Amino acid sequence: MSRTEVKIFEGNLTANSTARFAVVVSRFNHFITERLLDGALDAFRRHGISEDQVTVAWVPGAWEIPVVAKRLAGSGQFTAIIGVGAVIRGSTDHYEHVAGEAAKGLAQVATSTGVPALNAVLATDNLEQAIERAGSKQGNKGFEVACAAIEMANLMEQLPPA
Ligand code: INI
Repeated sequence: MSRTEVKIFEGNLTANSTARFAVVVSRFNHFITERLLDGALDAFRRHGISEDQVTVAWVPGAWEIPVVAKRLAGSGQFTAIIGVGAVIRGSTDHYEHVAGEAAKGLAQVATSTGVPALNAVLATDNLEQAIERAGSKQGNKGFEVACAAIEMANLMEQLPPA
């Protein structure tokens, strides 16, 4: 048996007009998170997704992303959720805790609700690294993760129902 003979599920970057995306974005380090949000919105627009398919919810910090992501995922109104934040080691002594809980929380939202919850929470050692990932040298994490959200929305539609 070869790979070409078996049934394969793979999402593509085509978004159905019924797909709905929510972005939960943290205000903490907003000069970075606004750039990440812009990247995500740019990715949606470039993939033919209209404004009425996208909802944005602001939260105080990355710590608060999972609870809001869970509410939105549980509403049944969204195809995929993205958490956007910036945790910078230089500015906190509980860096690992905040970044780790945001990531774990998003993973838990996804597995408990069945709605993909994607992680665009930067965890960097310093501000420079965050800037690099928010639209400069290393691209834009918001853009990348929004593309992954579109792929996941497409894939989930192909998979057998739960
Ligand atoms: N929140 C962030 O999103 N990024 C950080 O770097 C950060 N720091 O530095 O502490 C941060 N803290 C706030 C946290 O997310 C909560 O909003 C706060 O603890 C209240 O629950």
